[in-house]
Amino acid sequence: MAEVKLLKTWSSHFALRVVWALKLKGVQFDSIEEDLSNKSPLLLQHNPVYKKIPVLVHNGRAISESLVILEYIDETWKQYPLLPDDPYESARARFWAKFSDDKVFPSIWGVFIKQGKEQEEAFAQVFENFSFLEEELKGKKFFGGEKIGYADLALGWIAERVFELEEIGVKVIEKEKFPLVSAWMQEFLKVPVIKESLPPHEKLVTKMRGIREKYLGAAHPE
Ligand SMILES: N[C@@H](CCC(=O)N[C@@H](CS)C(=O)NCC(=O)O)C(=O)O
Repeated sequence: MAEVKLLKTWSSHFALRVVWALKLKGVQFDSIEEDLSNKSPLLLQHNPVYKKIPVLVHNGRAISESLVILEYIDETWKQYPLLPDDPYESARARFWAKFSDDKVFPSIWGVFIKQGKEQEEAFAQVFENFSFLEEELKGKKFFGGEKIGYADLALGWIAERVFELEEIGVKVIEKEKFPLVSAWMQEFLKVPVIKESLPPHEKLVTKMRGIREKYLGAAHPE
């Protein structure tokens, strides 16, 4: 029996992608919760380059970087394919996944931790990024088509975090302006495997609120 371990934290959306992929494929795994303020020897041993979670350890061999892990999972466990067979479609799915991390994440993070003019600039970037996502979703329920695939798992954190941020008073997007993205977020969160693996809502809201206060406090020290 293959041994699969996942080094993660309860709140990391990078780790959540991997949890979702393993669950969609029905792969049993053990979760190892990391304390990032006191990284374990196991994490440092398995990801000496970045020293970050998530790390997947499969039969003693480690893979890091969430998007790389998703590809590994897809190639290793063939049930419920995440990437399409067609090379072009597969490249596009990976393109949107990269877009998530290169563009969408920094823009939403900017809206989250900034204020004033800097926050306005971040809002403009979010708007542009969501416009691209809106366009990509035309004629599709999910980025993967009729069912969720690699790009959905990569971008899925948006669905969850946008609602959480709204709850702490940061309205990331006007949902009416992005009806397809809004519908995608709702459909995505309805998928049982996704829904069941979300971090505890209140706990996450509290954590996010604390992070925002810390950043804003540092920007305006007494
Ligand atoms: N590009 C990485 C990002 C992972 C990442 O940023 N992980 C954070 C937790 S959400 C981490 O381990 N941070 C520890 C550190 O930066 O020291 C991925 O996709 O896996």
